[in-house]
Amino acid sequence: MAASILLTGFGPFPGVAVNASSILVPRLTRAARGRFPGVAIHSAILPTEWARGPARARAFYDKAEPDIAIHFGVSGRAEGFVIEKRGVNACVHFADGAGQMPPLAVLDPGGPARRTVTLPVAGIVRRLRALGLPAVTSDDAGSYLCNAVLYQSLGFGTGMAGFVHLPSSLADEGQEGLLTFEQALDGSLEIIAVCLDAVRVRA
Ligand code: PCA
Repeated sequence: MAASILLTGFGPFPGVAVNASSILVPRLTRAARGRFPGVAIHSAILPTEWARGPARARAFYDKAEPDIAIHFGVSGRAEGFVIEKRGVNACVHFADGAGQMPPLAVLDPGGPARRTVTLPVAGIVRRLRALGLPAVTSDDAGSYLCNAVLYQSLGFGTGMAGFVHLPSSLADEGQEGLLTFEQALDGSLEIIAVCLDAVRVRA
């Protein structure tokens, strides 16, 4: 069975004029197609908007029918790879990229309070650290758009899904320290490799 993977990043939002995930994901997609021939790699950059972001993610998910969905976004608090463990049924009252607020305080009034990530989180962190890359887990993806997309994907109940936060500073010219862009790319390829191994074990 040929695996199908969906990779997503996000566009700008208040406080983040250039979202590094929107640069990383297209480059990662090209690199992954080279490294994993035979795997169908789909990718999308989602608007960081309450109304359109999750809807676009759903449309791409329906089209790709992914065995593995890895969503990427940035966080000002991330100091390396932050591998999320859960999505939560909550929306922070914070404006999106279009200046709009979420319609409700929750994502799905009938949904569970939280959903657990189905990617091999511990294995991902081990692999990244073995390569000398900074990586930690985080209890949940917050309650903004990154979480909204993660919570939704976990609710589809097909394939594995998870979320990776990277430092917002990755998009800054000449930034040094936390993580270089090349390291972000290399580490993200390894994340895909770990997930593909897990899918093959399961199949
Ligand atoms: N980070 C935001 C949304 C888009 C992004 O890259 C978040 O953490 O929710």
